[in-house]
Amino acid sequence: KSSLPIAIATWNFHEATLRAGELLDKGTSALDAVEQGVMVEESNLKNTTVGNGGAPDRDGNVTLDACIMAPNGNAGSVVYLKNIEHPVAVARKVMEDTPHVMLAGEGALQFALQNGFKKQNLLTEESEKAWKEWLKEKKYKPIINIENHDTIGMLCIDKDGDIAGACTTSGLAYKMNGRVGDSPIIGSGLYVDNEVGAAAATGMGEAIMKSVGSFLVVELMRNGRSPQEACKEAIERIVKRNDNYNDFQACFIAINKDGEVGGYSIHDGFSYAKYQDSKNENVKCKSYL
Ligand code: SD4
Repeated sequence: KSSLPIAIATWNFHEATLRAGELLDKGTSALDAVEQGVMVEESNLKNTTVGNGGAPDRDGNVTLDACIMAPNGNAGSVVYLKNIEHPVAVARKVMEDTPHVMLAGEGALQFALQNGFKKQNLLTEESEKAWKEWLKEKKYKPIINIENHDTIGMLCIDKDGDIAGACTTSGLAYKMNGRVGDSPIIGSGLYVDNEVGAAAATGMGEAIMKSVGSFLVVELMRNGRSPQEACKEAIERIVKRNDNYNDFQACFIAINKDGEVGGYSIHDGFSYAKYQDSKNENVKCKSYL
């Protein structure tokens, strides 16, 4: 059995795993740690793929998607949320303070404002400039491994062995207005089952949604696969169902109840950040191609 606690996150989001990992070491719950961890990246203006500073859709709107899942199986989610820096915190409020799982758009914003979240402009000068540059040709082609940090999906297992997860993103850059990806969809971008383990996804949301990827990874672990084997099999499923798999990236990370972790992607270049035993490292993943 691997030593607990552990925090892992998609890509090289080591500042997020460091934050979550240090909290877990102090005895913080997996649910609190995972929320605090991904919030680091929601605030980070340097990454254009999550939260504040995220790339806009093709009409210039920054619209955020996020979800969170607790060890007790509870879940909360917000989609198409504008002008709020921490969608994951709003998702947690939806989970804990409403009878619902998912709030969208105007309603999600209204709920956030009622709960004390502050409205702010999330479109940075750099993101606006890049968008205006994009408008000149309007060529829609999602970039594989964009800047090597994309959607953040994080999974934490705390000292008690309880598992929680969160996933937060600004979605694909220059997506259609109204487009929602896999990240806030429970079972697609994230799934937690405290008896078995948890999984999170990043990459082309459309492909991940069509295979309900994170749920698939967790169910494969339930049936005896290691996290690594489960991630690989889920990616192979996506490859089999999408003739154009050469043109997009899809990746999973997973953790099981014993603290084993794994990750796999279609294209080379994916990695995950991992904090365990006071060590924060980046682990390169194997890929289908
Ligand atoms: C989405 N999965 O909105 C997210 C974005 C992402 O590589 O991870 N892109 O589809």
